[in-house]
Amino acid sequence: MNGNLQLQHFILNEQKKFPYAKGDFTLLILDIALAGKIISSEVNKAGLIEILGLTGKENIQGEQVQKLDEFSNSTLVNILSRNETVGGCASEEMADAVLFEKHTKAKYCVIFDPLDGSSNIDVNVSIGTIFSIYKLSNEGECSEKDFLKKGEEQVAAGYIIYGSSTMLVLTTGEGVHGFTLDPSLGEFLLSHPDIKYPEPPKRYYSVNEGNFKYWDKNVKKYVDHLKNNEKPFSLRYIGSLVSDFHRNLIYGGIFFYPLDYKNPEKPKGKLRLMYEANPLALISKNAGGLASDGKNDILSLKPEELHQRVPLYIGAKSFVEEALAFLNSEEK
Ligand code: P6P
Repeated sequence: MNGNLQLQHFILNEQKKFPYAKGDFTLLILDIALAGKIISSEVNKAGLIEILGLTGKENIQGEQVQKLDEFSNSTLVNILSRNETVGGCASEEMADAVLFEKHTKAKYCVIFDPLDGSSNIDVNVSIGTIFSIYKLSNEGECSEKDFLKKGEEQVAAGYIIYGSSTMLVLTTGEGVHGFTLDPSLGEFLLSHPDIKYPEPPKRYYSVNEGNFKYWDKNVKKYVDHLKNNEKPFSLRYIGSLVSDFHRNLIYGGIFFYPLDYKNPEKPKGKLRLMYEANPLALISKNAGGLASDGKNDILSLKPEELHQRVPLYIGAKSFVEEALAFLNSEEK
C-alpha cells in the first residue's frame, strides 16, 4: 500500500466497501479531519498565550480568547453545521444535542469529546478529540433518539491525538488506520496502516491507583495480581485517556477506570459511554482488542442518557479477559 496515501484517497478506496457511502461519508471524515487541523494549530499555540500577549481572556485584536475545549467544541459544531449530510451533533461540552433541522437530506450524526484531557494542556501532556459517527434512523430527520444508539451501531469512530505529532486514528469497520499530519502540507498521510494490538502485548497497565481504597475487593485483587506474578506488569498512566489508550494500542496493555465507591450508596464510573468508551471500544475491537464495563461488552450497552458514565476496561483482549475473570470471580 502506498505509504503516502492521503486520507481522502484512503477513505475513497475504503468507501467501495460501504454501499451507502456516496462520497458524503468521505466529506464527513474530511470535515472532522479539518477540525482536527484547526484544533491542532490552536493546541500547539497554547503554551504561547502569555508570551504572545494573549491574556487568555482577550487577544491583541480585542477578541475573546476561548478556553481550548470551548474552542475545539465550537470548531467541530461550526464545521459540521455546514455539512448537509450531518443531521446533528452532540458533545461532552453541550448539555443537549444540536439538531441541524435544515439538513433535510442528512444521513449521519456525530458525537464527540472535543478535547479530552484538556486539563493537561498547561503541562504539555498530549490530549485528543474523540468522535463517533452513527447513521440516522430516518434520513433527513435527526432526533434525540439518534444519539442513544448502542456502540455496535457506529459506522465509524476515531480520535485525533495532539502529541509529538498530530495523528488521526480511524476505523470505518474495516480495520484501524493511523494518519499523521504533515504540517508543511496540511495533509493527513497514512502512517500506520491496519493497526492491531501486538502479540504478545507489552505488559502495561494504566489505572489511577490513587483510587485504590474506593475499589471493590475483586478489583483490588486484580491489581495486586498485576504487580505480584511471575511477570509483573509496568504501570503507565498519563491521566489523558487518548494518550493512555493510544500507547496501549500501539505497544499493548490494558487501561481501566473501575467503578468507584467514593459514594458507597451510588458507585459510578468516570468515563462517558457515548463519546469516550464507545468510539474507543470500536477501535479496540477492530484492532483485535476488547472493551468491557466489567460485565458486558461496551459496544452492547443500551444508552439511557447522552452523558452517562461507565466503568471501562479496554485494551489487549487477553488482558481484558483476565481482568474480567478476577472481577467476576465468585469470592467477594
Ligand atoms: P483521573 C481527563 O480528565 C479524563 O477524562 C481522561 O482523559 C483521563 O483518562 C481521566 O479523566 C483521568 O481521571 O481521575 O485519574 O484524574
